[in-house]
Amino acid sequence: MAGLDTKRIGQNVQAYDTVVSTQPLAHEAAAKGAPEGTLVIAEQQTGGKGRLGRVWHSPKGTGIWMSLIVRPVIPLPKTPQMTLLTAVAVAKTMQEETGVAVKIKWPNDIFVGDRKVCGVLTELNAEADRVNYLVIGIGINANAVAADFPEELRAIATSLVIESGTTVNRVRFIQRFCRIFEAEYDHYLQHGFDRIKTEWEACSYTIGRWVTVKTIHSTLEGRAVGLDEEGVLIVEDAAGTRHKVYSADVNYGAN
Ligand code: BT5
Repeated sequence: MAGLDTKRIGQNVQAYDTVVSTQPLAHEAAAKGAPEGTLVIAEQQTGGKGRLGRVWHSPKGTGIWMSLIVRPVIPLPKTPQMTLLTAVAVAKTMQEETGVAVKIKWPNDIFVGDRKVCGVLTELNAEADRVNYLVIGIGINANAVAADFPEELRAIATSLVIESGTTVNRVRFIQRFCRIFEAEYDHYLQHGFDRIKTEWEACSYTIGRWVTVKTIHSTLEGRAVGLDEEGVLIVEDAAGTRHKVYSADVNYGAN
């Protein structure tokens, strides 16, 4: 990207007008050897992907729909930390660029109040126990107004322009994100997860809340009390027993 003073994040950009999803395009590019830090960006996605087969609404011109390729040399079980790192980098960028106070909802959503402004989708490509690459999909509602959201999202989604009243300069936003992500990522690769853990907890929507965690086998209710040193969510049930929550949908109760 012209004028961007990073070493690798955002130095190689593939920009499209309309695509089904930037995720498969980034996988294709990564498989062909695209360098770490490559960004695949589109103005519009006709089949934007959320997690677990869900749909990500990605209309033309109003959002930042991008997939970032990274090739971290870390053990496989640590790869979920990259989702938390990304959420921290997005949250910081939003705060610095727009002044909007955002919170991170475990593991992958950015919220303003009780509405979602961004979602992160991390997809892993690994061989045996080695990480080949990750494609980190980031969807940000930048300049969408209420009418841009379909009926079913109006009560649960928001955008940066709705919250700040100021149109987001998307190129400047992406450049700032690349700088912040690279600084966090370099620090993480050299010194480990501690800083991300602290930053994540400091702007968490989840910590302190009463949650219901559903997995295939069971349902757990309790208070989210923090992350462990690996980035796993710790939930304490009514009896005071602590449970580790790896990856599941967390619902929020009133207590
Ligand atoms: C996510 O999934 O939040 C991950 C979203 C990742 C999108 C990016 S865009 C660039 C890259 N290319 C892709 O194709 N995807 C990535 P999940 O946690 O499963 O949340 C999905 C749910 O969020 C949906 O079921 C809706 O309820 C809600 N949703 C859909 N579109 C939304 C939007 N634009 N804003 C807010 N909420 C939305």
